[in-house]
Amino acid sequence: MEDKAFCILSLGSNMGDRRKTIDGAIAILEASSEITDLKRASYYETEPVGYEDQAWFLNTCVSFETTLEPLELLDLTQSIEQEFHRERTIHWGPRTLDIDIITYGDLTMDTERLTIPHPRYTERAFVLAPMSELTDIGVPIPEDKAIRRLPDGI
Ligand code: A4P
Ligand code: MG
Repeated sequence: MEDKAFCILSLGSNMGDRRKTIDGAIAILEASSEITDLKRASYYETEPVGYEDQAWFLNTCVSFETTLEPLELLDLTQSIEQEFHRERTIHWGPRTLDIDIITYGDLTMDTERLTIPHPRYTERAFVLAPMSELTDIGVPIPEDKAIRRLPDGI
């Protein structure tokens, strides 16, 4: 029997056509034969965290089952970031697409390339609010930054 892991990814964009980019990224994930049962949360407009002199983000989360190993999943998410011409100029700054692996089953790991669970997600409403639509987050959603859930289907 193949081992599958239940994963949560966070997707964010604050440059260009944010919705088209994120929809395109999710379509690539869905097309992978190693990803099944993909579910997506609503979109949220979110105030920037970290580097604050930048446009608001569009954020969402997806959950799915995968047979990819953690580093294989990171290879896939980074190749999707490249496909959308992700620019890395300022740390925590504007980006066309950022995909973070939030959880991978109940795995914990801390290597140079990959830390799971994502180290900062429990402090971030822009991750926790969409994530709470998909799974039990087990922590309160912080209220220090503004977020606004967009109605579904627009
Ligand atoms: N990496 C390690 N662990 C992971 C993981 N669990 N998932 C490594 C993904 N990548 C992971 O990331 C740098 C390196 O982290 C990768 O090469 C990978 O090997 P990056 O995406 O290239 O750089 P970054 O995104 O600029 O830095 P970082 O630390 O990932 O930033 P965050 O934490 O992703 O924050 N505000 C709002 N409202 N919405 C946002 O989406 N995003 C950020 C980025 C800041 N503020 C934001 C938002
Ligand atoms: Mg990142």
